[in-house]
Amino acid sequence: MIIKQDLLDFEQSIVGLYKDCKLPFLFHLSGGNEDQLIEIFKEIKEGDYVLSTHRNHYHALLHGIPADELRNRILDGRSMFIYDRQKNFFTSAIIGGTVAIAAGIALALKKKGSKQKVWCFVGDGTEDSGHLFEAARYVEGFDLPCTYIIEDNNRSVTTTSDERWGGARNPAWFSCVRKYIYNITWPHARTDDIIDLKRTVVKTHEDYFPPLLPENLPESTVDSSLSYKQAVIQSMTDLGGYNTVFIGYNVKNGNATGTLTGVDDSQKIETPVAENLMTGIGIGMSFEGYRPVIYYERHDFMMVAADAIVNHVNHIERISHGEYKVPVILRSVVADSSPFYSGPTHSQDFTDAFKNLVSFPIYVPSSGKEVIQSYKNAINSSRPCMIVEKKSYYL
Ligand SMILES: Cc1ncc(C[n+]2csc(CCOP(=O)(O)OP(=O)(O)O)c2C)c(N)n1
Repeated sequence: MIIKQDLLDFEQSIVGLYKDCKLPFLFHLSGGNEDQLIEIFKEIKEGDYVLSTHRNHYHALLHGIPADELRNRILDGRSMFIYDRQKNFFTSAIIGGTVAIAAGIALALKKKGSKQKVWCFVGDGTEDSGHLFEAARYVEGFDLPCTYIIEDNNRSVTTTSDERWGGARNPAWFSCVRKYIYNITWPHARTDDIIDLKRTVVKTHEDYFPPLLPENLPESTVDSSLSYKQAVIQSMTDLGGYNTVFIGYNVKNGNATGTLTGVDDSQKIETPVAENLMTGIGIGMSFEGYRPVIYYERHDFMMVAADAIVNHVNHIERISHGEYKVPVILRSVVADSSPFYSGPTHSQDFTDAFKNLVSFPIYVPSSGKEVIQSYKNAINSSRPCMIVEKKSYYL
């Protein structure tokens, strides 16, 4: 069992390494919240998910990651990127980055009838963000096994809540959101010690986070004379035979413009109009063995999910050193044609922009045969991909 002194000693050992010039990295020490966390972790069981932040050392220790292992990972430049698949420990150093993922894991656990729970720790910086509101509202509405815990130290880096929000420090929250208040004992990042940078050894980005090896997908020849839209319908029907969930708005009510007619309704998850949330839900469900197909009815709307796609879907496998995989299929439509003119913000094609932003495959099929091939590749892969369907090909 971890006691308060263990936590304090651990962070002191990290300070020692820093002063010894062994940590030329960004890291954030925990401190001042030992008693509160020890109390909260009495409720957290082995097997429960713990989602944490850039300031994760205490959470990791209390969730069972051995101190030596944690220290080694910190020495390897991974203080902000602590993951443990076996212990269901996950982090994001992007403020607000975990909250939708937590909702997705909780939805999957509930669907499976699991007794496990999700505990998502966030700073009061995340309380600043609308992402927490949409995720907590979803968790509350569907009574999902997820608790958000705001660790309020009245600081975002050095800025107090009053400076950020005027007098609105404590907005009303749903019952799945708890908050405790504490006073920090360390500066926001590192310590105030000046170290001799000439003594530090800095490795490359690739050394710290080796790029993923290319994936070899099985060769398959597709022979299809289906029209573009018929091929999409066929692909969706085929995907439905796997452990797929179709996530988005208008997937049940409207069948994603008639393309999900061959899929069982129980596999369709109708979501709020909250693209970041629905993408996070997909990420979270993928951790629990589902194959999410996330449907964005126009490319324009996908931009609202840029954080979930570019910072999370794209990086999770690499920054977790392969511990977490994200086999989500981002199914997007470019509304480049329509019987009704819908204007510049409803018909954009961001394919080239995304090709510059992410390293997972982006397929842009232009025939029925290519549609079938693209979705075959998607389901055969253990990685994410984006498939861009063009409305003009539907006609
Ligand atoms: C989306 C995003 N914006 C800004 C940052 C830079 N940043 C890192 S930590 C931090 C402050 C976070 O404050 P809080 O969530 O209260 O956590 P604390 O550091 O106080 O534990 C900021 C703004 C970030 N990591 N992600």
